[in-house]
Amino acid sequence: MSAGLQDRAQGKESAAGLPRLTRELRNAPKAPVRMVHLGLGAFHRSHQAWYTQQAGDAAQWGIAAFTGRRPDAALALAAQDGLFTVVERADAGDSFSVVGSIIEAVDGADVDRLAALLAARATAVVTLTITEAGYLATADGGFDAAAPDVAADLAALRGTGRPVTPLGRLVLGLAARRAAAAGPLAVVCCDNLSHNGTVARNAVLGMAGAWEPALAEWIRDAVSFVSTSVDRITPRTTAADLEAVASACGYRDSSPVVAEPFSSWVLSGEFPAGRPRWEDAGALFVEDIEPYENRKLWLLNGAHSLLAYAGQVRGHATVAQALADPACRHAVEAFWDEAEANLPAEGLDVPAYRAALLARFGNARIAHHLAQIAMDGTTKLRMRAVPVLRAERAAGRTGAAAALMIAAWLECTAQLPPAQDPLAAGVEAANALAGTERLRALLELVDADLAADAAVVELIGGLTGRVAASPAPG
Ligand code: CS2
Repeated sequence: MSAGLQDRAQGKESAAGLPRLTRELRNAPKAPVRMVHLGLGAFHRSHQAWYTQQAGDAAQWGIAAFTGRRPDAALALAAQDGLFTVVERADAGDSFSVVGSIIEAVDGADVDRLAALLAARATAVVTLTITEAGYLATADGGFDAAAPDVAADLAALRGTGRPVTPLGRLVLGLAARRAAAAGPLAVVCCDNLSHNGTVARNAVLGMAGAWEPALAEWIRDAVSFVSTSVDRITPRTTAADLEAVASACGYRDSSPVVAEPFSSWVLSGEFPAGRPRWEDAGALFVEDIEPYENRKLWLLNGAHSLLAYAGQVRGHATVAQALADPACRHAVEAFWDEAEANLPAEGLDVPAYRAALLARFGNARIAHHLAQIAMDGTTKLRMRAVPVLRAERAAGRTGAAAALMIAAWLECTAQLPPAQDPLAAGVEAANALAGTERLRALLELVDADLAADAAVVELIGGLTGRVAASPAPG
């Protein structure tokens, strides 16, 4: 497609006469590449790239960001020298800033470039946003050697040298670093998983060990896996957003990102080869990340998933719309009560966090689509519903509000077109069954222990249909 046609397809006619956003246009300097990112998408741009730009030593820290399975985002960004606009969308209006910390935007399939960058001593940090499902993890966070993509990637590592999963590509890059004796570095997991540094470590060591045990040994010694809790609501960019940037900023940007004004990054772990001063942008470095991680995964992401499933069953499309429905709002508050009962009271200020979340979710100018959040349900429910349900039952309570999240998911899988899920085939097969058999088979995909617990199966079965049946909104 010609550039003009592409522009029109993306709804940028009115921006056609404007200059393209480039480094020259903005007179933006180029920092040396010292960070590599896997998973170049909107969230990386609104979060890690944005934090890096705000760091006091930003001039020392450029990023080479690689896409996942498709090259599109890299091609679009490379055409504007990695520059993009962050649109901070508050209730009161938009504000615009240009981020220039991405120096190279690369097609993820270009594993030669990835290997060369990881083999460079200057590279000190690898950040990851490869999705929850990208770690090929078992329900307990170990490496799932039986996952369908693993065999193909191992064959590629042994043969063509062209693995296709981000995990396989990272392992290939680390092998190049070891071969070059380029020294230690930090891998920083920025996906919404509990103990995400440990999950990343298990995944990398699992894949590397299955390929070449000596590489796994080297990784154990030389690579630090940093755990983080990341937060910034970043819905998908729309054609209208491109227009808004063009008319407010006077340039054409194919890759702006819209985000809420709020952002948070909590990190725990070592950076043996250094890191940007992200604390200048508000990042928090802590010894014990678990309370922060649980607060965010349960209260924010848990409520998101609850709204995604219950909200869609009740006919809503966005987070703000679902939250405005009293039945959904009530379900969220009840889930928060259960989650809060299992968070430490000290230091987290959960009441203020909950109040802030209501305001963040209620920001109707951010069209955060429930269908986007609903994806990868089997993996997300494991982090968002299961721990709260388990903790509540261990404390002698029912965990009914956490169970409702799972019940709403069950309803979605039956009523809505199939959502993307790493276990989509299993979801489809389970849905061919009926009654308790179906329920058990679906629960099994989320957590085998829950599926084996007759009382939990009965609880969830009893809740199925409850959200849809509550009085209609308004
Ligand atoms: C959302 C997250 O899509 C989802 O699963 O819950 O992307 C959420 O918006 C971010 O974690 C916010 O920081």
